[in-house]
Amino acid sequence: MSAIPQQNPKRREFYDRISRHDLAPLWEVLGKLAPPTPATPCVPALWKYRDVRSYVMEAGELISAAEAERRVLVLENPGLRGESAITHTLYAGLQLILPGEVAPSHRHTQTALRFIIEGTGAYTAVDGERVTMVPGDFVITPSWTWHDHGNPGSEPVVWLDGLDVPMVAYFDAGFMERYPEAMQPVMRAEGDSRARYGSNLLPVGYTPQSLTTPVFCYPYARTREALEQLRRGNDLHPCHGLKLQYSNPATGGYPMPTIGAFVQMLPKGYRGRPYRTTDGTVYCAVEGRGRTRVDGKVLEWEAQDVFVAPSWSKVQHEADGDAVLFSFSDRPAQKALGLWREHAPCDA
Ligand code: 1HN
Repeated sequence: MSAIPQQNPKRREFYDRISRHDLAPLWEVLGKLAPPTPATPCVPALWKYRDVRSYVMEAGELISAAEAERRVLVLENPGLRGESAITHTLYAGLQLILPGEVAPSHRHTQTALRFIIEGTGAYTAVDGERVTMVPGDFVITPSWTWHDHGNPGSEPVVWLDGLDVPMVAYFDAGFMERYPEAMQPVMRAEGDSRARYGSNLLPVGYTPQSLTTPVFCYPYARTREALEQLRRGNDLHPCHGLKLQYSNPATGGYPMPTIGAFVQMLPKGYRGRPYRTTDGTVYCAVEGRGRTRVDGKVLEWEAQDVFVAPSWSKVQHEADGDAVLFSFSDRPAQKALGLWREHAPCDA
């Protein structure tokens, strides 16, 4: 890439003159528009749950879920403050629902995932079916599905929300609608979608209607069992440890068209090799403790912490005891558009 051409009075005068016609010279910005490697203002960042939990709880005294509609503290990337974004394409937040509360029903074109961090007894309802969530469960709310949350239990419940909000905003394709009542009617028994689609079975003759999974809860108990079984094989990737991606059982693809989700076990003492990928990734530690070097910055994490690795940053994981990391990114969107790349020097 050649350097930006020199400015001179004649050129500057020309730029000023054409600017009045809403024209600008490409050669002044070409290097920035098409950099040799991804250039993002998004930076590596870590939110220690131990530090932020008290603010989440304080928000619970400040405003009700009903008034807030969603009582969430947004995790803003320090390089993207004010943009409600943890990466350029993804939004993340910590949502609190207190015993007895209901977060009212609505739907929007943005797709959401929940990853439960603390507490049991809350449910989310998606298109007429409730699912009660426990820590480590991964739950999705597909685009344009009615959803409300409730907590009939006795403990505060906190989860990590992940949405494609900035991506949808970029496409100017955001629509939202409120349900006339706080709670949508329950149309199916709890466990219905799991029985139909999440049991290595599908309704006979079933044809997927979209790229979104018909299973909307991936219980941690099953995920953990899979990781436990596989670790006995001791077949570790040099960069990822033992890493699996959540799948849409009807297509084999990602659970959502815009967001992919992953889980990985890093056994005690694991020291990963560096890895880069174009999908900036949000991680939530589920078990254990360790550290992740992101472009040389050391993020020391333990269970319940959230951290983010920007696009094309050099990521290297280490675990002290056995550790489990959940993560999500815009990988399916990048793959659909033919943009996704990875580089694992250890594979070469
Ligand atoms: C939303 O609907 C939820 O349903 C959470 O829990 C966070 C952030 C932006 C737009 C919609 C929810 C959201 C959101």
